[in-house]
Amino acid sequence: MVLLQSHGVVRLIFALLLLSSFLLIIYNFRSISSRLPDLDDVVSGGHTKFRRPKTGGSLKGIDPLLEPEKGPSGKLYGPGEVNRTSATILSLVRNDELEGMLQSMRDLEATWNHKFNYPWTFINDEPFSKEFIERTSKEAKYTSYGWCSFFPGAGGGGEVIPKEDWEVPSWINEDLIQESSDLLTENKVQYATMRSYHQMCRWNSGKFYHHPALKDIRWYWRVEPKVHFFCDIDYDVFRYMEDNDKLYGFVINIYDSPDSIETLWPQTLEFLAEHPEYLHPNNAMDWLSDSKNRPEHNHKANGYSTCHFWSNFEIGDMNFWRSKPYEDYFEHLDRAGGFFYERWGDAPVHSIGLGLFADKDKIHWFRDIGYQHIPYFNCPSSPKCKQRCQAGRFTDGTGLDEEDCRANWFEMAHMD
Ligand SMILES: Nc1nc2c(ncn2[C@@H]2O[C@H](COP(=O)(O)OP(=O)(O)OP(=O)(O)O)[C@@H](O)[C@H]2O)c(=O)[nH]1
Ligand SMILES: *[C@@H]1O[C@H](CO)[C@@H](O)[C@H](O)[C@H]1NC(C)=O
Ligand SMILES: [Mg+2]
Repeated sequence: MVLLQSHGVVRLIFALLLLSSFLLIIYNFRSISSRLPDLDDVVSGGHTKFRRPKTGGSLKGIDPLLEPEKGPSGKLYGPGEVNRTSATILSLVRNDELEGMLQSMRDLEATWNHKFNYPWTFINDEPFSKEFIERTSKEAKYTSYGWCSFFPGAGGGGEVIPKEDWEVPSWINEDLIQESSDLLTENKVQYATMRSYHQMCRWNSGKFYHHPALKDIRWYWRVEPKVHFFCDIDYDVFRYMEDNDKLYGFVINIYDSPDSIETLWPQTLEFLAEHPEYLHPNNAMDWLSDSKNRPEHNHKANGYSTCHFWSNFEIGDMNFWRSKPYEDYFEHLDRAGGFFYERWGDAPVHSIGLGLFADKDKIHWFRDIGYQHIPYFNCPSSPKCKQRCQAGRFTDGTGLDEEDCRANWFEMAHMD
């Protein structure tokens, strides 16, 4: 009995010893590993070393936006140093968004366009009101006739959006739209039942660059109502794009709602199988098909990461959209019907088009353009921002950090 009891005590002491040494090992391991750099996470993004954040999400302490902003490399032209190139600031907008549009104009004129005087082009699916025309025209610093153009103007004059570019195409089945919109609503897809939103996404995806008002123009800077521009930009950004052989400029990279694009990637792969020759040798397929950072998104979207350039800001070459690979791609998507049966956005469509058919070195991150479209920001660390925005801040919404996929682009393509 005594023997048995002491045997029990020995066993207890032994077990305690074992447990404490185990805890000690874990403790040591953790404190060591927290001091060592995670070499696996240091990747080469473009020309700069980039350390991937632990869990996708916001870039936090490793954000390149926290480094002093120097602007892009290469020759930059200041005001008056060079003639304007073929370009316009472009906005598809509704009459009732006038106040928001004025605000966006004030910001862009104040930080950039009063130095370069690029014209504004406004496009609408119905005639602009006299008030819209008068008040926006006053916001452009350069006020010579035609500096703000309106399509169609008050009373319906001027070029209109061709009917077939805006209306729901004839091959789309009305009953099927109804059925699918129930499903989209169930899955909480934003704007699922708003017909005009689908039309707008389709137009921005594959039609805007054929609008008669833009036919002789190469470059556009897309501007939406209610956006902010925070930082002074002292060079001609269109000339930067042209002189440096770029195709597309963006500021923000986020994940899309996978429920809005379930068949977009399968349709894309179908198209690629028909046209393997369109795939650019220096494409961004890794970025498009990434599944390691947010696997459940990739899974729901059937192979597309859903990471995309947020297209409410775009500085782009319309000749890319007008090129055969992209035109054929859009045609394929349009026939497939997902602009109406799902809610394919122009952002993922543009992003996939670029990721597949463009040289990824021709896609430029405008890290120096301070920007906000609710709820996301791009804000660099620069005296040119005059503390109008907080450097490195990604969002002012709660729980939205995980929507950030800029790290994917930095890792798989570029930091410039
Ligand atoms: N003329 C016209 N413009 C539209 C229509 N729908 C959207 N737009 C414009 O298209 C752009 C995108 O529309 P938004 O409503 O801002 O879409 P969004 O950015 O996804 O949504 P928000 O987060 O609400 O801004 C904006 O410039 C709108 O002014 C429409 O039916 N007619
Ligand atoms: C701008 O264009 C005009 C007319 O084509 C030309 O005479 C002038 O030299 C150009 N200026 C610059 C700075 O390139
Ligand atoms: Mg918007």
